[in-house]
Amino acid sequence: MNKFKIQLSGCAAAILASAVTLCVPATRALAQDVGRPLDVMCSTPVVDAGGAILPGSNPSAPNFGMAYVEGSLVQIIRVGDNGVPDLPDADGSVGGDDILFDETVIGQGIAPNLVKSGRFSTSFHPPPPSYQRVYARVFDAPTLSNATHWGQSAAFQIQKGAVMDIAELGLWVTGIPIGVDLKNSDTDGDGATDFEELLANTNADDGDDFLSAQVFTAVGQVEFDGRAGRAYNLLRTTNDLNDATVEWESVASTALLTSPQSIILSDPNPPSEVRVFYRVEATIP
Ligand SMILES: [Ca+2]
Ligand SMILES: [Ca+2]
Ligand SMILES: [Ca+2]
Repeated sequence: MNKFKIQLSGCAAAILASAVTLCVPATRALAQDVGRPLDVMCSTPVVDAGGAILPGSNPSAPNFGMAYVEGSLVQIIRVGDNGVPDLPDADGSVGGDDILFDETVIGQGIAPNLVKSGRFSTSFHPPPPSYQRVYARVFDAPTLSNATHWGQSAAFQIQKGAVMDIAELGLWVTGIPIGVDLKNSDTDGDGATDFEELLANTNADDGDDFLSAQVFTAVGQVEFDGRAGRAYNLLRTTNDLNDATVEWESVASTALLTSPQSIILSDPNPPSEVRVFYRVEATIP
């Protein structure tokens, strides 16, 4: 009988932090769609690193005689010519070749009597040109100088009539600290760097939240908690992980998820070798 030795994910290094995927349209449309705005919303509350709903009421609340609570900052950012969302600078401002398109706040467009919805709904006119991609970055305070953490959505392709829902694009928490070297920092000490937590859409300031998986060796199945705004690949190798070069083969994958959900990926042809290793890879568009 074959005995399978399986490398588990999570702290056991089955997480592969993939590079942000490149997606540059081959042909760029010339026309800017000036007829319709870019509609952006967040359909579920964004929480801070500690799990509290971000503050912010509708800025027009005082017009209705209601209290106004300043809302946390929301940036809408164009991806830039290199085709990938870039990390923010050390002070939290937009980094790389990305361009700040516009800003809004948590609470914008929400019923004025709600002081802590953690959501917003607004429109930008004129929108970015239709060939462009944008993403949202949300901070845990109304200004960059007061913020300590941020969160980021997956990128959204501008298209006529489509609503950009940053919750479906995976933005649920402002868990990433401002001003740290994400690739060399593990703020919460759970074994995943802050950068890996950004890719896996886990809370970089919560040691109990990281990408991990259960492996069912007999049938080559891996189960894990998938997050919105991410797609996942199941990779397999029968190499020795101590080898200089380990060749991983992709054996199953998901589409881009639009809500958090439990995922089971199955190896369609589990090999009969004595040792098989599986690895779950999260990618962010
Ligand atoms: Ca960029
Ligand atoms: Ca971590
Ligand atoms: Ca974590």
